[in-house]
This record gives sequence, structure tokens and C-alpha cells, in this order.
Amino acid sequence: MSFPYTEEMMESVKKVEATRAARMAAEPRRMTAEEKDALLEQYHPDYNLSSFAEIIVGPNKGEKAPKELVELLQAKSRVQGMTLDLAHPDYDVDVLVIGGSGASAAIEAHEAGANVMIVTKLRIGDANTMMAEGGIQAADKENDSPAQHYLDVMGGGHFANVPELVEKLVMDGPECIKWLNDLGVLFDKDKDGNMITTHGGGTSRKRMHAAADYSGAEIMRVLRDEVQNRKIPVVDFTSAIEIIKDTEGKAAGAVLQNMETGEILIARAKCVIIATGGAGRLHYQGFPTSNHYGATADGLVLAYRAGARLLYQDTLQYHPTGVAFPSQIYGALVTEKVRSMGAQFVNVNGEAFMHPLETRDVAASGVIREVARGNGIHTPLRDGIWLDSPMIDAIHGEGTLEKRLPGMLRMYLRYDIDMRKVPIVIYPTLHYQNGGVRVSVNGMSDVENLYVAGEAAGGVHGRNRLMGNSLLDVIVFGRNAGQEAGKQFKNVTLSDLTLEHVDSFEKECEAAGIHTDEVSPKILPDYRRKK
Ligand code: MEZ
Repeated sequence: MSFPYTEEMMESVKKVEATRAARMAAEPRRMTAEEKDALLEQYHPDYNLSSFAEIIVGPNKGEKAPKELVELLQAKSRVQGMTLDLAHPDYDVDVLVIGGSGASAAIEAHEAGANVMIVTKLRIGDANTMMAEGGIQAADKENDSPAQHYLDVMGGGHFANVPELVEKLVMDGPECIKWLNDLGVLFDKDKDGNMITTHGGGTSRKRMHAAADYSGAEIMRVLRDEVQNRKIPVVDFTSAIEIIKDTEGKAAGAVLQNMETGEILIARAKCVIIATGGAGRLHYQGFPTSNHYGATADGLVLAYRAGARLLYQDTLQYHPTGVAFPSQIYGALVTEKVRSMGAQFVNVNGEAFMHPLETRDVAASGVIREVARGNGIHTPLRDGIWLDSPMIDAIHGEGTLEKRLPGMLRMYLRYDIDMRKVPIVIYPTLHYQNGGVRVSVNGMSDVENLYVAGEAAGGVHGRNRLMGNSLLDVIVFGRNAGQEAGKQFKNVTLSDLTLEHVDSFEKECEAAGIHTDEVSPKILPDYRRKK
């Protein structure tokens, strides 16, 4: 392979280089609140109403959600037409964790004495948690406090966040970092052993703890080890396709389907924890995604059909810096840490048009606007914006980018792009669902004994999440759900198992005149070429 930038791109690179010293000397300007509001309204994809539809049935009837999600929420159940022997389950456990990102929940429930099982549709760790790069927030430094973190989270989420959830997130943050560190997560530390922390978009203090630029992979490595050490059973390549309830309406297990053989299995459980992650593979509004292959909103569908309400299902996060070029890695994540380390957004004329660390919704909208204004860099799949990565070594010294962002460097070097020497082209990529299943502070949804943790739950981030709060969310609320279920299962006596709620939901759909061939949960995206 040879260096892939075109002559036209290199002409623009020269302009980026020509303005670099001046840009480094000047403090980039922050937008005013009014400027941000106007920008969001005009350019953020959440404001593109034509891509949303009304939910016709279920607890969120009358509210809007992305069209693709509405279709799945109101699709046919995969168990339709099946005769299932619910009285003779294949698995009988105290706590069933659905999704490998629930590893921390499984560990805590196990610690509380529960007989726990994890079921995951791919392998444990094939999850968005694994793919989080830049870090995890927690206010554990002297110049910081949970109160300061709280204000940042609320401001970033447009004050739509559920206050009690935010309080739990920030108060438990420092202890979570300690828990992970004690388990063996190799966080970046200075020569004296102190954690190195950086800023993220919208943070007023440097509280991003990282393991280079593979923070999620490092955290998942350690959690997976701990699951193995505790001999917690993991049933992999097996998807949950429906929540089972008992005749009193409590969550009581799940119908599972082996992904290879198609075999149907019944798991009975006194408590169920959903930790199935996000929805990037639904490619809302045609966006590429940074998400893992299985991110198809399954948890939302399962919980919704069981009667749980969703919250902020109409707000998505488009990460400002997805790869726009080269095409082979289109939509892959370029961690925000690149900007935390100093790289600026620069247009085709070499101008820095926006502060690099505005909150994600604002930054993504700013990039979209700059391209819409015709100031983008032309590449085969789409025009994008320069992220001036050579600034990192220029600011912090040679070798910094290689040390602090080795994953990024390697990803681009595979295509002969050395991001230490030339800027890279980015455009927003679908990254996160800000909303999800509504939960109370103990992690329980509206359905008794059905807990939801991590990206599948909604409320803590309001209408926009800050960098590093998703890893924190999945650890704080995963552990919390595990601890709560670890207490709760001791009080649970299950009556007969039933899927009556699935039948009732289907009848409600019929009565509402919904006719569809779609089945859900979706489980995996369908990338086959359509005729
Ligand atoms: O929290 C995230 O989404 C995250 C850490 C992403 C990143 O840019 O690295």
C-alpha cells in the first residue's frame, strides 16, 4: 500500500501545517449557550424529525423514537408459534445476566451468594464496553469532587438527567476506579504511581482515567478474568429472545436461542439483569457506527415487551470523530482522547472553526455544519474535517502520540497514514444511545426483578452523554444491579412461568392495525446486499 491522500488532500494539508503554530498559540473560543442551541437545532440528527416515528403500542405509546427502533419494538416475537415447555427449564439460577457487559453485575451478585449465569449472544466481551477507548471518568483527584462531576454531567445532558441516577454515578465513581485498579486494570500512571487523568468534552476537571486508548478492552479483560476465576458460567453464542415472567408479573427468566443450532432453551431466574448495550448497528439516519457487531437494541425490545417503560429513546449520540477516510474503516472510532491531548478540528482551508472539547452533541453538530458549508475535505465516501493529530507531539513532545494513543496510531498505519505526521479525516459516527429502559436508583425497571444496567438503561445521561461516563455507568450501575439482585433473589418465590405478556403485546399490536414481517429482537445486523 502507498500513502493514500490525494493531491487535493495534500494541498489542504499544507494549509493545515501553515496555520498550526498560530493555532497552537491561540486559545480556541467556546461557544455561547445561545450559539450551541441554534447549532444543535439546525444540525444535530436528533432534530431531524423525519427520521422519527410515533410508538403506537406499549408503555411509551404516543412518544417518538427512531423509525428503526419503533419497527423493532412493534415487531413480531421470535417465540410466536413456538410451543415452549416453561415448566421444565434448561437452566435454573438465582440471577441471570443477559449480555457480557454485565460482567460486573455477575461478579457482585456472585459475591452476594447468588447462583449466577451470564448469557451472551456472541462471546463475553464482544460488546461496546470492550470498544470504549479514551477512558473512564471519576472525581478522585484533590482539585475535583463528585459535586463538580455532577454539575458537568447535568450540564452535558441539558439538565434532562435523572438527578438521583447522576448522584449515584458520581458518588460511586472513585470507589469504582479503586475496585477496578485492585482487580488489576492497568490504568495509566506517572512514575510515582499516580493515575494520569485528562479532560474530555464538557469536563471542568481532568478526571478521565485511561489505559492508553484501549481502556474498555483493558477493563473487560480484567472483568472477564474475574468471571472465570469465580467460575461463573457463561453461555455464549446464545441470544435472549424474550423475557419470561411468572404469573404474578415478576421477571422470572428468559427464552434463549443458540445462535449456531437454533435450539431453544429456557432459563428460569429469580432476578434478571439486562446489560445488552446499544443500537449502533441499526444505523439510524444512515450513519456508520463505532459499535460492535451485536449492538441492535435487543435489551430495549425485551424489556419493552415485558412492560418496562423507556426513557429518552429519542436521543442518540453521534461521536464527533468517526473515521471518514480511509473507506476500509469508515465509521470506526477515533477516540476523543486525540482531542483531549490537543488535536483541533480544522477545515479544508486550515482554519480551526470550533473548540475541540465542546460536548459531543455540539462538537458533532459543528463538524456536520462545517461540511455542509462546503468547508470539508473531499474523500470517496463522504467529505470530512481534519483532526490535526500532529499537534499532539508538537504540544507534548515527540513520542507522546505513540505512547498514549498506540491503538489509533496502529489503526491508521495499516493504511499507510502516519497520524503523527499528517492530520486525519473524520466525520460523526453513531456511537451511543443516550436513553434506554427507565430504571430507579436500585437499577430495577418497571417490571419487578428486571434490572437494566449500562447503555441499555436510560436517564443518567439525560439527552447527551459526556465522554468516559459510559464506562463509569456500566461499572457503577452494573455493580449496583448485581448487589441489588444479590439481595433481592433471597426474597423471591416464583410462581408458574408464563409468556402471556408476549401474547397480550401482540394482540395490542394487531388491535392497533400494525402489520409487519419484522421479527425482534434483531440480534445481528443484516448486511446482505438487497436485490
Ligand atoms: O465514553 C466514550 O464514549 C469514549 C471513552 C469514547 C472515546 O472517544 O474514546
